Amino acid sequence: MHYHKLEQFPKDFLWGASISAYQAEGAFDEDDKLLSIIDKYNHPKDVANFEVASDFYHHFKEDIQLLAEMGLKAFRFSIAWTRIMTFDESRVNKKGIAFYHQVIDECLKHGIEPIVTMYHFDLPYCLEEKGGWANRATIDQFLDYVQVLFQEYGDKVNYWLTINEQNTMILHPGAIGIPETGELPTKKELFQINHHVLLAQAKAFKLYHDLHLKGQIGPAINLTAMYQATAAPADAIAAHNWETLRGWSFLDTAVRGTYNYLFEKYLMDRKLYPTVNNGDFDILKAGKPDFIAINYYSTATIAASKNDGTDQSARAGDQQIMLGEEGVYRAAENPYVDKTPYGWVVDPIGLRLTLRKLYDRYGLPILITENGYGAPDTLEVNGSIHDPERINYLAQHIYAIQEAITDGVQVIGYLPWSAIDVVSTHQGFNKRYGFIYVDRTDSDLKELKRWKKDSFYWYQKVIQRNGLN
Ligand code: BGP
Repeated sequence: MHYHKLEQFPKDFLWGASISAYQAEGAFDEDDKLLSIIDKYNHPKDVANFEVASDFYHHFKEDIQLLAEMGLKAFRFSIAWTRIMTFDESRVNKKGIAFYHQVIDECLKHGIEPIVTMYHFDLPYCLEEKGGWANRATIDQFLDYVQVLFQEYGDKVNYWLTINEQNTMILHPGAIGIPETGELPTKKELFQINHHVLLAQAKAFKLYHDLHLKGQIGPAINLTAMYQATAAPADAIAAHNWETLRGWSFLDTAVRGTYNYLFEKYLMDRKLYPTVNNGDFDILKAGKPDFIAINYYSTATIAASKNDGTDQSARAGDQQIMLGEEGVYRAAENPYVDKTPYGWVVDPIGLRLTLRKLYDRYGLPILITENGYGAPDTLEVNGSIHDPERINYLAQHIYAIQEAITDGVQVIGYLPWSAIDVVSTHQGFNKRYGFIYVDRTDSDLKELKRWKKDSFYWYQKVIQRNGLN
């Protein structure tokens, strides 16, 4: 639909940017931080690991100062569970707690709204040794941690995100590293893990509301609308299959406290249904989110399953992520969209569509917690970094958000990935997303000096104007 005039962004729109603890902080074993699965898992050898990352742990003041200069209204970061809990009689690590107080206070000092992710892929390794999320006891551990977060930071933080991309954890577990045994959990185990994470999340929602804290809490899913490859009805069913199994099945439980009907049938048919205890659905129903956060990068295009053993294929340029599922769907190419240098589909209209579908379904406010353009950048001798493709990508997506707002969708903020350059989940430091360049390479830490990219100055203007020109 074309409009005569687009609506303005709301006055209090949360223009921001995002990072996560393990991809930005470094200091992986400093100040008694425990190791997480990310620290212990195997990652590609030829790219940067997460030990130093962007060294945000030691640069956070300078970084937040730069974010303030860019004009950010909000900054999303995650708290590392492994810096907060000790899992011994001391219960909490005072240095870790103090660190995040400093980060939050630094944001508040600059008028930046801290948006906190409680869990961004980095399970404490000591819990993994006891079965990780497959062990129901991890739910209580999570709640203990969450309680500390609410107690410590509850009066300073207005936006909480429970679990980052639960669907990536479950559907593409290899994306965050490979366990030392070399073995990823089986599908059956993954859906048990999924059930436990959903329970932990619902309990966190409930606890937050029971405490009558002043802010809001929600899940953060990687969401994308699915296109059918052709007008063939079988393609339409396959696209619906995958849109449900990849996105709605996670959110339906988070919002409605039930398992999606198609998801249930899928699990039962394939003998993947998790063990559900008496009362689990009461727990799931008792916890409600106030808003939904989504990470959106690309749309996917879907063809009917052939169910002949060939439905699965590796994502272009990325052998660790398998697309397609036997008897469910096949990945197809979309001739109408561009791609990033890493082969990720660029589809701003797809964002408008995703926002509409999400709002249709739940009618809850939406916070976009990730979106961005991952590509190599070049630091010029004069200290400039020209990233016109990133600017173009972000501008198109901001325009699409404005169109969605004009459609009537309630979008409350936009927090592109990433505020500063961080280590890519499994593609190191060559693939950059930041507004701020961090001067290091995969193999050379250099001085980790910060430089402003062209996109920094461009985003600064967008925020000043409260939207595009
Ligand atoms: C999301 C993750 C982020 C981030 C981003 C970009 O799935 O939540 O942590 O890494 O993807 O992905 P990548 O680093 O693989 O390019």
